[in-house]
Amino acid sequence: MKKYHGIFCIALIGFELSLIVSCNSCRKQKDMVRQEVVEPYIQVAPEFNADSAYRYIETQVGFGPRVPNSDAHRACGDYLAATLAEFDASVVEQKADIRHYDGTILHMRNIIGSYRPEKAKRVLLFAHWDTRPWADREADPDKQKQPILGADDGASGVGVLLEIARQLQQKPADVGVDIVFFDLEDSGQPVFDARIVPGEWWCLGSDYWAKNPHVPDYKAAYGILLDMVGAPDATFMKEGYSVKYAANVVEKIWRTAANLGYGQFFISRDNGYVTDDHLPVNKNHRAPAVDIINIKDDTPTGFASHWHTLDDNMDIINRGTLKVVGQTVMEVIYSEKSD
Ligand code: AHN
Ligand code: ZN
Repeated sequence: MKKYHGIFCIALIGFELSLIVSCNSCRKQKDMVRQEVVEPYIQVAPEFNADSAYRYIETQVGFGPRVPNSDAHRACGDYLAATLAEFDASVVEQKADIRHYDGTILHMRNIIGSYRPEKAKRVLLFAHWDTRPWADREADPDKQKQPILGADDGASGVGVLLEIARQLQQKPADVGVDIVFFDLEDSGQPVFDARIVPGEWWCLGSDYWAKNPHVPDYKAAYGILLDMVGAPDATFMKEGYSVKYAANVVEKIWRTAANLGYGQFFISRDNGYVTDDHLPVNKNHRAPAVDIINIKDDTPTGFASHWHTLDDNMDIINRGTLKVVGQTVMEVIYSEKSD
């Protein structure tokens, strides 16, 4: 009996093993079936060229700091207007003299390139093109008074939008698109100036345009601001004013990024309120507008460590990040149908 019992046990173990094996293969089969059922996302937009965007950033930085009232600022403004025109946009410039916090007059120049101006349904894409006159986040007081090159802070957003302009020339989107390069975003009072000067001294170009748009009663279906979109390991979190004024646009952009496989850059997390060019656009009801901006939760300023320092130069421009942002924005606008 004992002998038989032993043999019986071995037979049972063998049976159990075969059950486990067959269950695992069932599970594998189910996974395969599930993978076949999930439809892969099919991209609708043409391929954004990050090398091209990189070159547009390099060209801007090549002029030197684009500080308001400087020769480099004038030359870069001419280059931006000429490049938009070369890409077949209808170009309008808006000029005004604006009082700065210290009383000096700044010669503002907003540069606007429009595609399909006859279309009623429009998307507004924008970035600031001026650069900060002071590296006031440097530790060394001598460095704090020097202007920054603004490869990331300024040129990166503009470079991505110039590449999108080139793409729109080659293949028009169904909706109208207005690309606006705002001036005088980054001349807010420096941290080393302790005087109390009441007023708002950031985003002066966008504030002017939002109150005096280039087209009377201008409205866009929505707006997208690109600010500091060039650094490696950028983290685009959901900025407070964007969520407050344009929650559905935030969702549309972040969902699109996830569909394209860029979920590690477009992070589904709310993080802070940033006074930026989208604020006057929202407040003056020109468009519900979202800020795509590299926000950090582990730095004292809330921005990347090169922010408003002399390290904001071409060394921190990363083609991979430009691609993530440019392809996402293109996918959003090429998916849009005009009414
Ligand atoms: C302020 O620090 C008030 N605003 C950040 C917006 C900004 C500055 N973007 C680029 N430079
Ligand atoms: Zn700045």
